[in-house]
Amino acid sequence: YAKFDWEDPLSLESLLTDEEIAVRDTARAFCQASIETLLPLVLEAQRTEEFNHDILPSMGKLGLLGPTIQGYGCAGVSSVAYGLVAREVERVDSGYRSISSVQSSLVMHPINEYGSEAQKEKYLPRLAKGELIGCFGLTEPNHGSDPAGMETTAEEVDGGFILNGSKTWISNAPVADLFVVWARCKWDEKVRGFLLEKGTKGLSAPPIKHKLALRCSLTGSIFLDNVQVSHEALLPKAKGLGAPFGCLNNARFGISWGAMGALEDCIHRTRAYALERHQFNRPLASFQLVQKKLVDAQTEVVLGLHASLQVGRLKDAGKLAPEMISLVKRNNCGKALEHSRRVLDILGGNACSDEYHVGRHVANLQVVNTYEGTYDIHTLILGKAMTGIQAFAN
Ligand code: TGC
Ligand code: FAD
Repeated sequence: YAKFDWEDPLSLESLLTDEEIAVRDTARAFCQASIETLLPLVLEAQRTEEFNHDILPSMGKLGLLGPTIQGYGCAGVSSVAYGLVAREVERVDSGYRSISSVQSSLVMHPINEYGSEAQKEKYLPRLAKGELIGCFGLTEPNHGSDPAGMETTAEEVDGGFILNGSKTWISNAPVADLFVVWARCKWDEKVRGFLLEKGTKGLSAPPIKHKLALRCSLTGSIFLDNVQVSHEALLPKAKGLGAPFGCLNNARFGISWGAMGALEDCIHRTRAYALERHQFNRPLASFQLVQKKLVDAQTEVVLGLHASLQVGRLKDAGKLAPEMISLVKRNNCGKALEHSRRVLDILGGNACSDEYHVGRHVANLQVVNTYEGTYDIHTLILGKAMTGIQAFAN
């Protein structure tokens, strides 16, 4: 028999290409080496909500931003490689994965997919280096799960467009140089995307302070008060809600890997604690109830990662159905939240201390299970696929 490796029980490693392993190792080295520096910074950021301006340039140097894009200074690697990067980053903190996955999937992807050649050349190389920070504004105060109801408008005027409206809960917005904003166009009622640059008159992005989770990632509102832009700001190939949803497909796929990374960190930390800590003259790890928590959590990681791997393979083979992404986003985020919460118990009273990190992951995972389509919204997407009946609304 082969030797059982509890950290990789079904040999995910054997299903990866050499290039994917190299990208994963680069990301892991960055994240682990950064543990010495990043981890205290995470704790500091957790306490102060301060944004780390070095993260994106550091990831950019390693080719980890927009890594699936071909050309424009991007690495052009597989979707699985992108997922592996998200997993490594989220082992440290979901907020760092948020900062980077918004940049890659929600800003670079729409420019690459729906942008003009001039827009790609202007923005992608600088976004890839982390010189520019991007954000993606879809959610509005009155329209989260139901973006079709959006109230932000774009009106065509001489020389361009005028945008009015507001967005809320937008990752990276307070520090963004480039805003991908979705608006309903008054001339044909279709949703389209616009690229707005920081400093444009009428555009502001104040932070939403005192968050209970993702505290190392800045989140803000976007206010658009008669923001006037030229025709060059329009993403020419994005028409209809399918365009922002296309971006969400990529981000949700990455999150399905990332959430597993966060749960893995919880498992590794609580396993080490259980081996070290003694009660009743025995290590906690010797108690059956503790072992069950660890085994249940690790089993979900393994199943979740293998499912995401298969979705990544189908995606790159051009055989993706968006519902596949709903399945892994929903399952992996839901399991990560549930099992991170269960293994947190192993820490006993120390669960209460931020220096043990698992509680921080649990709080983060509540949001990860909510953004990019809540757990229940993905349930309904899959319910519609199974029954043919959509249950979102009448
Ligand atoms: P529906 O009528 O079903 O579809 C409208 C049009 O969109 C197309 N479509 C998709 N296209 C590509 N990929 C997908 N996944 C797609 N889903 C739908 C669809 O074919 C249709 O096209 P067409 O040409 O026929 O017009 O749309 P609906 O209005 O009924 O909505 C359905 C629902 C509820 C599933 C959808 O609205 C939804 O997914 N809601 C959740 C909203 C959400 O996920 N928001 C995320 C905001 S961004 C964010 O959270 C970033 S956090 C990042 C971080 O910090 O990491
Ligand atoms: P609601 O839509 O009001 O939902 C509230 C509850 O009702 C949920 O449990 C939901 O599942 C349930 N519900 C809603 N409709 C139905 C239904 N038809 N059937 C059954 N249940 C239903 N958005 C962006 O555009 N860009 C970002 O960068 C971004 N970053 C974020 C960062 C953070 C930290 C957070 C917290 C959010 C972020 N979001 C972002 C917004 C996020 O995508 C939304 O919060 C999410 O889509 C849910 O929308 P909502 O908050 O309006 O909740």
